Amino acid sequence: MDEKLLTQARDILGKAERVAVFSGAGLSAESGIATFRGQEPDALWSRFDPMQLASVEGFASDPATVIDWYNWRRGKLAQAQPNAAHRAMAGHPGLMHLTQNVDDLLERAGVPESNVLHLHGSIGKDRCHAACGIEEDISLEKPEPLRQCKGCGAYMRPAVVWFGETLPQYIWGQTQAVCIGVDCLLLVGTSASVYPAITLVDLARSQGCRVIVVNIEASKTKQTDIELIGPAGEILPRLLEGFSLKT
Ligand code: BV8
Ligand code: ZN
Repeated sequence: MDEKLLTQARDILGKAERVAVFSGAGLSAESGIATFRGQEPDALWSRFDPMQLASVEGFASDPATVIDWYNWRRGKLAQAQPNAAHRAMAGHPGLMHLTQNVDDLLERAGVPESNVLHLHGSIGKDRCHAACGIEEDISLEKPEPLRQCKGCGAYMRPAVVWFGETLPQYIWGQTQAVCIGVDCLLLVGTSASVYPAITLVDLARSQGCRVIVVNIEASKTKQTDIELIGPAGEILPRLLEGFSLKT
């Protein structure tokens, strides 16, 4: 890691009044959770495209395969532990988290639930695909196969936001409010390629917010203030050490 950049980033954090974290699949990578675009080869699923499986069309064309894929991911998550990046951020309970991730590793690391806004929903729940209102917690260890909603007979599916589905309005409103109010945004482990979530970074920047990237690769598009290149589990504990951050 570039020590000079780390010092500059810590300098920005030291001056910040309100800090939030916008995270993606790279935050959970060191917990063994596969990212979307850097899928580690897994014999069972490597021939499937996650972008296809995490979509309305994917579920319509082959609902059983989509449910099996989510149940495979749920099994991985059941065995996963929060990593050093989750734990470093949990040490700052004032931080607000806008996460694209559907896992609960931030909460398991000790981040208060009220401080985690899941832009793309949660893999720990199922909901009725016809949105009749039925929603059920599921067991990550023993999830159910494809089944029907007890309320209306439509299929039950993970309570996540698929490609082609809109984000829940109440979450979207809350995340926009956070982005208008912060003066430093940490962009952790995201390829910044999914809309409309990634427009939140532009919204924050348009309010004069500084943006610090933590990623194993340099970002392609976003104008950012500082890019700390390396694994989040290594960078975040050093970046956040000694601060008492609030939102
Ligand atoms: C919507 C939940 C409208 C499910 C997810 C063309 C242009 C613009 C937009 C579109 C377009 N075509 C289609 C769209 C819309 C589409 C979209 O954005 N497509 C993209 C691909 C172009 N968006 C939608 O469909 C959204 N809805 O637009 O609705 C609408 C309006 C009216 C009516 C109907 C609809 C809904 C999008 C939500 C999709 N759901 N997840 C699930 O998880 O199963 S998105 C999915 O991708 C995950 O949430 C994931 O988190 C997210 C983003 O990816 P990343 O998190 O960034 O992960 P990725 O693998 O890409 O990158 C990992 C990064 O980590 C990398 O940078 C890597 O370098 C880094 N990394 C790896 N290891 C580490 C690390 N960094 C640090 N440390 C490490 N150790
Ligand atoms: Zn129903």
